[in-house]
Parts: sequence; structure tokens; C-alpha cells
Amino acid sequence: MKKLYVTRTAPNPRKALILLASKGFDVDDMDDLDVIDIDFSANEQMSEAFTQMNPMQTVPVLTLGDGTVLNDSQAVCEYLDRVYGERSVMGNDVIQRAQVCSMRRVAEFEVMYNLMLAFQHSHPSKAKRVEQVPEFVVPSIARAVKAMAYFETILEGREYLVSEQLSFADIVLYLSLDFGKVLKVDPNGQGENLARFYQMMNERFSIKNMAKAKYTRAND
Ligand SMILES: N[C@@H](CCC(=O)N[C@@H](CS)C(=O)NCC(=O)O)C(=O)O
Repeated sequence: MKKLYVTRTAPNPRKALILLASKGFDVDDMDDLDVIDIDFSANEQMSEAFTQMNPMQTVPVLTLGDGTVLNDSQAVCEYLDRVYGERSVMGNDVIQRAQVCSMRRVAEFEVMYNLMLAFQHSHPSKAKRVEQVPEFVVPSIARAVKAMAYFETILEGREYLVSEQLSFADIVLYLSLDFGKVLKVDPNGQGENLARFYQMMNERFSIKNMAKAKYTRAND
């Protein structure tokens, strides 16, 4: 049996949860995969057993039946994308794959990474994980906001970043915008196109709406 270790509110594990949901899978109802919830408030990611499996002490982690451990969200998502569902969210052909990769990396490294830096250097819960330098916070947020302007331009007249279908780049951009809320960066205040994109994605993939969809299905 495969095991997917996640914290359902954190951006990196949410990539895997949203990827599967976008392909029509209910992660809690899969024949060959179990979800294991890791509670950050109880520091479960720091436990001895978890650390043995993933010395980086982060989620997501996907373990396969043969003992393989994938401990990075990109690797986990590449695996899940190839193994589950028909259509790839990484791109349908060689050009689309390259375009998705390019957009995903800008979203990840310019928006999400800078927001995470700002969070790690300011939030009390991260004081034990990083040596906090409060001066990093404002410039990191400013870099993230600057990159958001790039996506505002890309999304002019378009629903998704690449082609006419949702891709992994959209998932990473959405999660980056959503994470910005923790730092009081309003995802609806960065331009009309980004606001429209954020609302469309949030309708399907917000933590609340994904849980609600599950609850509704269970009571059908
Ligand atoms: N490169 C890793 C980073 C994963 C990561 O930073 N995950 C965060 C949650 S979004 C985590 O597990 N943090 C644990 C902690 O802060 O103690 C990936 O993309 O999988």
C-alpha cells in the first residue's frame, strides 16, 4: 500500500491533494493509497519515526510499496500525475510540458518561496526551525508581489496559465496566492486577472470547499 503523508492546510502537501482532486480522485477513498495526516501543532513532522522516513522533517512524503520514499512535493506530484488519471496536468505535449515547467518554477521560486521566507522569518512557530532575520520579511514580500504582476499580465484574456486547461502551474500559483493571505497579501488585490483566477481556483480547491465537496459526496 502507498502512503501519502500530508498536512491539509500547508501549501506543499496541498499541491498533491489538489492535483489528485483536479483529476477526479478522492484522496481519502483510493484503493492503493492511504493518507496519513501529520499534525504540525503536535510537531509530528519532528517525531523520531517521521524523521527516520524523511530527515528533512517536511511534508508531503509519498512512500511506495517497494520501500521508495519521495520527500519532495514536485517528485510526489510527478509520480501521482503519471500514475493516476488520463490527462497529465504537467502538459499534454513536449511544448506544453516545458511551458508548464517554466510557469510553475516562476510561481514557486518568485512567489511561493519568497512568501515562505517571509513567513519563516516572522512567525513564532518557525523560530525553532530557522534563525529568524526579521529584515528579510518586507523585501521578500515585495519580491513576491512583484512576481504576481508578471502573472497578472500572463492571465490577460486567459483562464489558465498554459493552454485552455488547468495545469500544475495553475495549482502552484493558486497555492502561492492563497498562502499570501497569511502575510496579509490580498490575492484579490493584485490585479483583475489574478483576482478572477484566484476566485475560480478557490471555488474548487479552497481547504473549506474541498472538505465540503467530500462531505456532500458522502451524504449523497
Ligand atoms: N521542498 C519541499 C518543501 C516542503 C515543505 O517545506 N513543507 C512544509 C509545509 S508547506 C513543511 O513540511 N514544513 C514543516 C515545518 O515547518 O516544520 C517540498 O516541496 O516538498
